[in-house]
Amino acid sequence: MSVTPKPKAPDRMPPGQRFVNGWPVSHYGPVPRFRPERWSLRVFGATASGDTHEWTFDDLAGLPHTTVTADLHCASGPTSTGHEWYGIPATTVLDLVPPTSEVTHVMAWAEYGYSANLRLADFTSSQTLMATHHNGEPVTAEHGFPLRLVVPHLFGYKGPKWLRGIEYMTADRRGFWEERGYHNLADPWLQQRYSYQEDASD
Ligand SMILES: Nc1nc2c(c(=O)[nH]1)N[C@H]1C(S)=C(S)[C@@H](COP(=O)(O)O)O[C@H]1N2
Ligand SMILES: [Mo]
Repeated sequence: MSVTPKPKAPDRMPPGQRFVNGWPVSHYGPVPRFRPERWSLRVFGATASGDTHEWTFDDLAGLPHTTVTADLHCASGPTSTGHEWYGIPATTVLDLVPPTSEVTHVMAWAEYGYSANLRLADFTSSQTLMATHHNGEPVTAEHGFPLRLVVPHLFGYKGPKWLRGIEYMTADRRGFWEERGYHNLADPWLQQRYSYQEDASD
């Protein structure tokens, strides 16, 4: 009698990650207070027009929206699962505020100067979005209200909470954790955790 082996389920956990119940809060520094009258999302740097574009919080409601379900992998090990994000696809930013043809990277900026650099292709991935809602509710203050960048295919540090700006760059420049020993690219499936693991081209 022959037994057909069951196909192996694809691994859900990147190597070296551990599953955590619930959703831990993890970030550097304090949780900013949202002041709607002062808040804007700025798109600046190498825009095709040369101008800076700003959206108020109310403007965001008029932009296209999408839903993405994803796991969240923190580079220090914990993975929380089943996050349903709702918000504005990152590609919308490029569509509405075109970059020059020289743009290769973006810097995503948050309150208090937190930043994360992304290759343009990572930013324009169909899964990347600027989330206003999580599991049907507005994102909570400690998880990034009012707006949080979510880049599901990369480690959590590539997704600034309290997002305030997108800078178009014509060359790469390291962001906050990338300057502090974390990998420039941050693909959890490729174990791109620390900067000492980088190849010269990363
Ligand atoms: N503004 C800001 N965003 C941030 C961080 C931070 O320190 N500041 N930490 C990042 C890291 S390392 C991770 S793992 C996730 C954690 O998100 P969570 O607290 O919603 O789980 O937020 C990311 N976004
Ligand atoms: Mo993290």
